[in-house]
Amino acid sequence: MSTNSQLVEIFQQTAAALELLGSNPFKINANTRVARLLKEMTTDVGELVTEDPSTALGRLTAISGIGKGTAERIFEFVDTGQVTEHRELMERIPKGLFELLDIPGLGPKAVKLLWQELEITNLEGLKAKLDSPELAALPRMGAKTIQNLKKAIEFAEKTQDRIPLGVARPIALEMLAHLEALDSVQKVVYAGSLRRGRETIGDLDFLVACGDPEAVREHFTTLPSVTQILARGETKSSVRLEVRGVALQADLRIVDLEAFGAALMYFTGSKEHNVRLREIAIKKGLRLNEYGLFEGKEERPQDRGAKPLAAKTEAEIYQVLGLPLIEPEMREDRGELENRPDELIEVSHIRAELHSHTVASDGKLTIDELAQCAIDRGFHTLAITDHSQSSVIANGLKPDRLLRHIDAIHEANDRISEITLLAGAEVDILTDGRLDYEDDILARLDVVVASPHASLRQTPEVATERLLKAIAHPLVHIIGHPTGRIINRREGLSPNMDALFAAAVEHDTALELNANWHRLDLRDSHLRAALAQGVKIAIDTDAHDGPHLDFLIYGVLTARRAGLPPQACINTWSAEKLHGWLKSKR
Ligand code: DGT
Ligand code: CA
Ligand code: CA
Ligand code: ZN
Repeated sequence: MSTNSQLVEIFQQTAAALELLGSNPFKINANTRVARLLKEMTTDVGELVTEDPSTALGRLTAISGIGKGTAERIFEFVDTGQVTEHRELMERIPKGLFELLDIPGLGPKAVKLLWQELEITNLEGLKAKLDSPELAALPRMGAKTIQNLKKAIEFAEKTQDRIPLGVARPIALEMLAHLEALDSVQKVVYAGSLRRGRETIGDLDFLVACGDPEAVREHFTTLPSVTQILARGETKSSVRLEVRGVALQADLRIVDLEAFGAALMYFTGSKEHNVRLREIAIKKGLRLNEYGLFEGKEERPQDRGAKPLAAKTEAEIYQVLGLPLIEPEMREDRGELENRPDELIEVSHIRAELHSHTVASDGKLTIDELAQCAIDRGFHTLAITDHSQSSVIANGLKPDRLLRHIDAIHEANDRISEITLLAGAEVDILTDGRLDYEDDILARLDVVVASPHASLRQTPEVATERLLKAIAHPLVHIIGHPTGRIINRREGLSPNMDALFAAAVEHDTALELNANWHRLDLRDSHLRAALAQGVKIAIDTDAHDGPHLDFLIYGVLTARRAGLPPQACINTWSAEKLHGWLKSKR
């Protein structure tokens, strides 16, 4: 684990512990904010400290969001491997309380009460008391709350991880199609983290405007995949679903067509973005909520029938707030109100696939079949990049097989006129940063994607050296999935990203955003930092089969979260410009 991720855990636990101990909210928030900041940071604070300990405190506090107290705690951690304040707090709190905090619907206030009143200190303890009169006697613990708690525990035990974007989105699209088919439905969309394109999704949030709410509720709560109805209220229904072995929750809210934009904005979030918008509204003497943007300071102006200044569309609400429309993917309170690109990348901008596999290594399609898939997408260029010799499980190509493969790709290119086929390879970056083919072989390839596949538990220092070497190699065009992480399964390398970005600019090497939803690597926060330094970005699907080209949407959503304008992505370039750049490295 990198220093940053260890510190994220420490600051998060500190915040939770302080909350359980009833500490002041300001202090709790400060810890949450630092955790969030460290999560997004691309500089390794461990390296920053060890580089020159005598000036480390000054350089840490120079980072916006890190105060003196935080800097001292980071310093202490790098120096001693622990933070005293955190250790002392952890000694006062039973570890099991943290698993209780992970149960949806169980906040710190409730956990504190369970702990202090009933001496419940872990999940087992809570389960044992679920039917006890003492539990029911606690404040705000009605029969319904306890019922919900039981369901939440059952569910939490079944689903530990957040659901990957690439699993959640197809399920949501199927549900949308079901709901759209209803006669009385005027408009139905998904909101929440899915609309923001986050890499993982907690639950699905649907909004619907319709003429017959009862019919929609009935339909939603009896979809074939529904395993449990959690709520079936006037405005909100909630269900648990099981689709192709995946258990997830979905909420449906019935909203007024006239206020659809306001509801969509509210339930798209993020919560942090919404808070910023409400602050802006208040400064203008307005009130923003899920029913609209209203004049005045009153809490719920809609209750006395006030007419909103704007409510029907998101665009008009942003407009009345004096803001440009912020794309959903950017609504994370990461400076999007001050700083946004003129244009964000879209799937339709992508004209080339530069990382793909055929039957020559571990892909499913032949050169010709894959070419046809790329032609069907309207691409002008497809690079075939099968695995190199060290990737034995992936049937990587030895030099003699690679040379024959290059000829076969060039032959197909001469035969097929609708697209340019480039002969490439996905070359392993070996443990020490050397590449898996000799330079004379690499020089014969039109495109070299160099990727780390093995030894993904290296220290940040070794990983940085390894990747820097590949970036600096004059025959390398693109670094594929630079960290090697697999979402929910493997953290991957934690190199010094800023050092990689600087080198990528210096050597004119592109970094990949691998669009496969298991990877999404570079991730959104990395990409944002890379963009700020002017790194060229490649968005590739790493297709091993025809339908994999559809992964592009996940890469593009992730790129939009980072504010990627189309021209920063080499896959959007014209054939002439792209081929020219590729040749500049030959
Ligand atoms: P998830 O489901 O964990 O992946 O993340 P979201 O963002 O989809 O969160 P969710 O499902 O809890 O709520 C959907 C959106 O509704 C959220 O992004 C913002 C809005 N929302 C929900 N609760 C609150 C709240 O208490 N305050 C504010 N301002 N917005 C909220
Ligand atoms: Ca959600
Ligand atoms: Ca939700
Ligand atoms: Zn690949």
